[in-house]
Amino acid sequence: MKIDQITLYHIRMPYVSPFQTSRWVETDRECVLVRLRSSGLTAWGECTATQHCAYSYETTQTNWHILGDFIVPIVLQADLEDIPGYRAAIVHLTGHPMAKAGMEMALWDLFAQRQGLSLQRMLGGSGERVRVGVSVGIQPDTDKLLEVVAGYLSQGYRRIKLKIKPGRDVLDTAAVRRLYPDLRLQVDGNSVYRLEDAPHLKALDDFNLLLIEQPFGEDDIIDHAKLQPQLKTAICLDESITSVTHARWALELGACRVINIKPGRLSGMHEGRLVHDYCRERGIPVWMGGMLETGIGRSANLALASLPGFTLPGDISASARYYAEDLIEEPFVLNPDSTLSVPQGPGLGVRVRIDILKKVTLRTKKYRLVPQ
Ligand code: OSB
Ligand code: MG
Repeated sequence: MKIDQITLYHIRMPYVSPFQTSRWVETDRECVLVRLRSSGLTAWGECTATQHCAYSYETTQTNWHILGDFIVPIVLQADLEDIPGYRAAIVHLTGHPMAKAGMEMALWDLFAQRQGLSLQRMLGGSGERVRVGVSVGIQPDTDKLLEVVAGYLSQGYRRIKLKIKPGRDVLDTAAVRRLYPDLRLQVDGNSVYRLEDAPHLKALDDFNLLLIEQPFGEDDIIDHAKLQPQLKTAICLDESITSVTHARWALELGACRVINIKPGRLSGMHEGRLVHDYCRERGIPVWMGGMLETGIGRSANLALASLPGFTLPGDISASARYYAEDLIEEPFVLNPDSTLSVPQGPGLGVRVRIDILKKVTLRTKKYRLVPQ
């Protein structure tokens, strides 16, 4: 299938409130979108990297560079028929999973549309709804945290994730747990702790958490393997798992008992599905992470999260949790059972609001195949 035109958009959309993690704060979603045109179809992808190299080394700027200078020329030259074909065409490009995943998402959208299938069907998912929760950033103080959590619970979210950091971990978690003894609750350290913190992290065992996400560094599967046997609570790795091979290493070493799947971190939904399949065969629960995506990326996450091994609620919240105006025609709305509905139309199943896209675009670049 020849791609006639590829457009990159560099966009910036303000969040409804700043998102503070243990190591950085985000106030806007600044990312690269990919639009493909082929045989009368239009397809979209979203790269997850933001303006800062904080969650990982990739940034909006590196996504723009790697896509524009390497991936786009390959895709325009190639006559791609499927996702494995795309992966083979870029296999020599080292690193930059989020840039690769942004193009892969657009190709999934394109191929699914061509076959008249929803992305969910194309990926092998099923069901109309996916269970979701909300990821709560670090708040100025514990009282404010309790207010924010109460707000999300009143909106219907039935699973809460707290971002934690040293000094804002055990007491914050205890305060939320005291008020909500039965709430599905989990925490995320975003790589800020070290093995010396193990005795302190053990205190989190008292709160009946679903899991403790990524306490140690992204390159640190070994120390996670030393921590897990010291805890009753399951460790879940996020940043550390960038391929199905990393998932195997982590599980073989006993570094975690749960894995978080983010297609961006894993270079695309294809690898995300491989991690899902690998974990499912071994009875390891997985769940869908989030990177505060616009409605484009979130619809892809919902489709993938409808695979059967996603047994824990995902970080996939309603549009209003992130943006005053999402990029899509029908914003995602939380169902009363703390689920989101999986789009059923062809491809991603969402329509991009061009009026909003225009408002949030900082720059665009169009690429076509130049005949040799
Ligand atoms: O570690 O899971 C994370 C957002 C940006 C970067 C990293 C993370 C997150 C979240 C937000 O926790 C999840 C969401 O999209 O709602
Ligand atoms: Mg995380």
